[in-house]
Amino acid sequence: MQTTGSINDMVQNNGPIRTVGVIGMGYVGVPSAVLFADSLQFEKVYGFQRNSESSGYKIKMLNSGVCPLKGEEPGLENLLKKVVAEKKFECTPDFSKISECDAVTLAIQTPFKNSRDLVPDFTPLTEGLKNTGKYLKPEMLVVLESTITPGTTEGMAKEILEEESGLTAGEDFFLAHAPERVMVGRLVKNIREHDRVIGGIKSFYRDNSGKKVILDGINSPSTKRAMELYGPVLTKGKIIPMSATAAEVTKTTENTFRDLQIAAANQLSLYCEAMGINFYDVKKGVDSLKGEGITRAMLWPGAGVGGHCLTKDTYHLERGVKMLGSDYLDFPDGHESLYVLSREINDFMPKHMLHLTKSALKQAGKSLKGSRIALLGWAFLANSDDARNTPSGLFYEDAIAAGAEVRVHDPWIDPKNTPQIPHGLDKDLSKALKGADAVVVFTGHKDYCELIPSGVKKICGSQHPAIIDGRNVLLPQQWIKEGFIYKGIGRGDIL
Ligand code: SAJ
Repeated sequence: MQTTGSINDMVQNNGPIRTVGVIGMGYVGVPSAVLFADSLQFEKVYGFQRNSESSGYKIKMLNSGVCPLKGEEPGLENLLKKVVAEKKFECTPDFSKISECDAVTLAIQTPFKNSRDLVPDFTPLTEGLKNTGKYLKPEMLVVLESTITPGTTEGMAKEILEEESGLTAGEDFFLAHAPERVMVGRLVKNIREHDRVIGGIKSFYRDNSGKKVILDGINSPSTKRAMELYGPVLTKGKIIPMSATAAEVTKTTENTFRDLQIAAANQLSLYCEAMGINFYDVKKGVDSLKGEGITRAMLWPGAGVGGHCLTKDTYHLERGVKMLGSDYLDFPDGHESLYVLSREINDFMPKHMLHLTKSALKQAGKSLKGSRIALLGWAFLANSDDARNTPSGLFYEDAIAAGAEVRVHDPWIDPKNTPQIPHGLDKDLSKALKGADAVVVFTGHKDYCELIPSGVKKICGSQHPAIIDGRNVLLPQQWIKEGFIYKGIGRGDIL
């Protein structure tokens, strides 16, 4: 978009950010809004929340100082009560109040349409963008915090905002991406202390000779304006300015690389099992290589990778490079990319767990068909109640398909939240273990680290039950001594 110097006016004539809007009162939006409200720089923060069937209840809760997020979030509820009492924060379904804001952030999830489909559902984000565009005013700053496909801020988001408002991004209003990096259980700490990547869209103007001058990255007025918004909430964290697309690639890469590192450990664990050695001896050996600039970030192999970050962000990155750079991409031209292959290795691990279970049952003279399996752990993360994209679900489906009866136990998960398990989840461990031919540990809950082999065997009621350790939380010899047939991820040294 051609600017006649107006971009400079917009930057110079803009007063300080006083009123902030945050769209999406979820685990990103709530702490974000509360921290903006607690900052002395800002006078008023609106938390925008649709009054929908599923989450409209949050409006009343938040306005009475009660945090609607599950689990412990240190410091969050006290901060919320404080800013509500000071009338600096108000949750509202009235999106027209966006027009009162100097800055609006969108903290709206981009989940998959379904667990098999690798296409994100941008519907909620699109609705948030349309609402923002409808009430957008000149000189306002709009920031996307959701994890999005590279190219979205400069592409779809900009188009929707311009279409709905009739304004021009980078000329009439600022637009940036500042990806969230929060982890459940440490939301406030993460926002304050993690470095914040901020990427504004390009702007440009004609200099006196008519030459086009592009303002991007740290020179983009949108980057500068977004730095004004996030600077006040950072304590230890520093701002890392860059272009909007680089910020999108940074966020998706953070999780793609973690998934890759886990896949490297998983692949090596399969090699170790095949070669009859102990993965953990090799890890200890490799980790011992220390010194200047030497890094070997070997993570942990396991029963699989779940959650709503690592299972999807690789595909955001893949989609972005196809959208933005397919004409220039030398590799993987037609091949599988290293990152997609990593996803496939991690998604193979639940199948490998079934192979280990089948092999152990065979050693006991049994087959999967007709066997009873106690599946311990439905959450995707140890000591958590989060089951999004859990790898346990893949194992469960395959075991049922192979003719096994599967009882699922998880001390953290609410049985109401497990529609994938027809007969429901057992909260009573003894009930899940009763008569089990195989006990399969899928999640490293602390409850399972303390299992007593003799007690478990008594409840299983057979001479040689199988025990499959998917998270390296059990001591093999304790179980073998009790007559169990042990298999563990990476434990090729124990046949
Ligand atoms: N996992 C392994 N081996 C490992 C680490 C994890 O198999 O060495 C498995 C876990 O069992 C789980 C899955 O991977 O099923 C994901 O675990 P995670 O620890 O990555 O947890 P997430 O999915 O909640 O990842 C989030 C991400 N944070 C954000 O996106 C803001 C990720 O970038 C963080 O690194 C991670 O939290 C964290 O470190 O807590």
